[in-house]
Amino acid sequence: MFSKKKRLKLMSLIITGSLLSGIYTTVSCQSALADTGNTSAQTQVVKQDYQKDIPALKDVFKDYFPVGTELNPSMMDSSDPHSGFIKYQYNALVPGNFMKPDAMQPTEGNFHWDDADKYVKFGEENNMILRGHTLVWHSQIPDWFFQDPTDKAKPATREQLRSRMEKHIKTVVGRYKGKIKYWDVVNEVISDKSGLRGDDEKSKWKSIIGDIDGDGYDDDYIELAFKYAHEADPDATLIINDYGTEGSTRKRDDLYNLIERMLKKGIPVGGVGLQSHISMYSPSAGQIKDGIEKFASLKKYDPKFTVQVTELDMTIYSGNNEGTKIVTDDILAQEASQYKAIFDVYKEEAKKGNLGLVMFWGGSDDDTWLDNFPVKNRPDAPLLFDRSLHAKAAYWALVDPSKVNVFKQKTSASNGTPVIGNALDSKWMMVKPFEVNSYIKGIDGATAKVKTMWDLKNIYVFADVNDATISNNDGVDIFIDDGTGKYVKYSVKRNTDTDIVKVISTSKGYQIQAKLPLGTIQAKVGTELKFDMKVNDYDNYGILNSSVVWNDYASGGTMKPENGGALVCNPESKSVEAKRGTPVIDGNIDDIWSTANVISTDISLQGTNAAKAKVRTLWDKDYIYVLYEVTDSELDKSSKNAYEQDSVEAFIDENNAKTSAYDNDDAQYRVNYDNEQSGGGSRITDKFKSATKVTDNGYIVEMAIPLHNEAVANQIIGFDAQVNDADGGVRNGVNIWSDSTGQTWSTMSNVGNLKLVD
Ligand SMILES: [Ca+2]
Ligand SMILES: [Ca+2]
Ligand SMILES: [Ca+2]
Ligand SMILES: [Ca+2]
Repeated sequence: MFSKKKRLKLMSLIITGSLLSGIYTTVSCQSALADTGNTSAQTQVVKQDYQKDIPALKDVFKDYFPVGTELNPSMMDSSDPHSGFIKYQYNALVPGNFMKPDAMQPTEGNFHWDDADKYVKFGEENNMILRGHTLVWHSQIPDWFFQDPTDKAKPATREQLRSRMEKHIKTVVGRYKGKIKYWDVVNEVISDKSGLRGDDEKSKWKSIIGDIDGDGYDDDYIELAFKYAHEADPDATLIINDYGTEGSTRKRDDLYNLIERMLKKGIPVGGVGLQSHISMYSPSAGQIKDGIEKFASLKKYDPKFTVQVTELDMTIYSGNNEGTKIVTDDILAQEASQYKAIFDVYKEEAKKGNLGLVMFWGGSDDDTWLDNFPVKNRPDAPLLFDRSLHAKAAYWALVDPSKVNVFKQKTSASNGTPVIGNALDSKWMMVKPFEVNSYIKGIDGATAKVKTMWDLKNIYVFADVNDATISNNDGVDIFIDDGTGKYVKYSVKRNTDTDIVKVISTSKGYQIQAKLPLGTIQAKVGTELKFDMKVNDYDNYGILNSSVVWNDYASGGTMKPENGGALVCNPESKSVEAKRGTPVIDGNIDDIWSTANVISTDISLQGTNAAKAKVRTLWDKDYIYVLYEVTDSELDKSSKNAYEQDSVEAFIDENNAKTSAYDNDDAQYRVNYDNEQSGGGSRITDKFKSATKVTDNGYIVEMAIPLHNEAVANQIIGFDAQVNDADGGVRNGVNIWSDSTGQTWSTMSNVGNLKLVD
């Protein structure tokens, strides 16, 4: 069909930000590589014989949603073990590559139907729900679409491209009218930077078709695509599909706004597809829930509007710079924990009517594009079944958790002694939360966001519990190491009120502050304590509705210490006070800077004796101001990668939620010594200001970082400052103020804290 080389070329990386790896691995699902004959070390042929004596996913989730998989044509042949396996486990299908535009119409007017016909026949014979993927895309589409038919050097006209799109959509959708239930009408139309994808991100659709109806928005090609598909099959549900939109990202908001505008205009958008190429590190289940609920709110425009998970896989890697991992039991257990927490969210949202379908991008680990993306020949293990089609821990975590060896999560407690009282101690504002949301009973009850602190003799727990039903039995059980490997259990009820436990009612539930004595243990930095939590939600009649745990989802609520996680005693998180003040951004150090506190990028992430900066901060209601005085003996910006040039970076987490993946208020701003700007996340590029000046021993950068919401005194904002040191076209050094893990390019979890004071 296609050469492997061509497919790899199509898998362009989305590069936004960087730290050590230099590449932000928001993955875009552009190619399933299962049929390319990959033969890297961990992908050698193994005997594939699927298990016929285990529950089928389609049955396990039958009360919630259909469960489907991507497949390629050979997997439908009865001689291929995948054929029986897929029929046994799944009840929905989506084609990998064989219905993309370059497969369906490689040259103009010349449609290839064999594989698609085979697919539809296979689906019908086996009573499976069929998705069509995909009609309009910027990738895996032949060049002729965008060329003048008489002179290939010239672009097609608006009318030529529009008419070709109409013919392609109507021909393909029309042929399978009444047979393919869901169509990905457009795929990946949202930019990785802002707004709609355009020429700079390899999509010619927007610039050629433009704003035909003159309403000021140039998304007309998308609107027309939906109209044409609807005309071809009015009963099909028409989906807009994209990646990086699960969670609470800026891209999620851009997609939401586009769909909302189209629904208000009467465009027949039937639902959204969240591709869900995620990792076992992020986003969190709570972020995914937030994303699904945001899109489900579009039902206010059309009660039938549906949300689908369309291309789920979960890489075991955290970024591009990680080398090949051996897939250990520990990795499989961690993946299982994350799948469990996320499927709990899917089930809850399905029960609420907010999620209609869950599709995996590959039925088993031998069929994953992630073996070659974003790093070539780096085997991955992102699915529920292994390369021999056997169930992994992740499968059992969803089907029968008692069969799983539970992964031992670690959570960090910050050093500090918060006051337990009627008002919440501001120290809590600087601590990273974790989620307690893995169900052991029920599926739609109370969950909690929890923070922990420690001092010599105590552990402090803050739990923000979402519990809409009020019962005196509602409460939180906290399990802490007694020093001998057993647990001490503390039970805090919704109405508890003592010197060491306060409970405050909130609009969504209640908040607990608890001081828990450690007994004979004396904590110090590095101490690890066995730890777990359980949140019990009783209904208004006092009947237990649900229980969620932090770690031990396998013991049915008995909370075994051997299945517990660990609380790690960390130093106090970094913080500095920023004074109110408005400097002029001109590269000169105004007098007002002399009042500002000075911090330094003292943590080395790469290199020795690399460039460092003295950093000062100020704020007013609209901006955070940052001044860097960088010492760097050789200035270099010859690399084509902005992060590999002599430059400084600021990381801003406006609501200081310290989430595992960037939220829509999180941004990275980078400025090189020549005042060239770049960055990632939710930057407000039109209001960002910077100035630079080269000095005798380095350079100065001044930044004015615009805020999404007005700042107020005593607010605490997540913040970090970094210096990249380049020499001779490569980056040789990175120094930073707070995050010693080197992960700021993808998470705000470990940034420091900026306290805004008068
Ligand atoms: Ca328009
Ligand atoms: Ca309750
Ligand atoms: Ca944030
Ligand atoms: Ca340098």
